[in-house]
Amino acid sequence: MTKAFLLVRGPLAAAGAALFLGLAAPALPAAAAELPAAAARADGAGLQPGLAVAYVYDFVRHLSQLGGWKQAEAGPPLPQLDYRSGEGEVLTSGENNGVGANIQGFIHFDRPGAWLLKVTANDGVRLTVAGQQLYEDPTVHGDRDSEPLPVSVAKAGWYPLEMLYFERKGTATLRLWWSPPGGGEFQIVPAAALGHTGG
Ligand SMILES: [Ca+2]
Repeated sequence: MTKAFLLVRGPLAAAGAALFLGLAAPALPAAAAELPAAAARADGAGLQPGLAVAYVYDFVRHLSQLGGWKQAEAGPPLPQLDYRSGEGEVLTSGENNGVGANIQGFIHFDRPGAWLLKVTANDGVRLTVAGQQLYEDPTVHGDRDSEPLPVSVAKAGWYPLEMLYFERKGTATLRLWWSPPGGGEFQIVPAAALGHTGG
């Protein structure tokens, strides 16, 4: 009796622990990415509006398959990331399908504090700010929101932002949202808070 109990108890205990971890994990607050103050430009002097973008044209299924950036073609800058393209043109690429984009620039956090970012993408995307990868959803999928991405800003300024993105086919979406310190609804990161060096 005791032996049988012990034989059952091990696996049950393991299953219980797994269940506990599975339930507990989503409730844990994500650690905020702390942006290094040294990465910030003090002001936007010399920056041009919007984000720079370079395109490669390929039908990939995963971000890791994107390549050929040396042959990438620069496209018109992106004033904001607020693209719900449906089946139309992907960003400013001139194509409706089979597009990879390397997006580079700066994002302006105008005061210190706890900011939240959020990404909506279709298909794959990776967001890096001040050299820290905040989010990756690298596969083919329909429109999908990230969880809120906490960013701790110690010093106001313009921080380097990079996004890798691809659209395989069908509908395409790429949107970047934020919620400033103090809460409030997510809004599309405004054009005034984005810039690029233009070369
Ligand atoms: Ca798609």
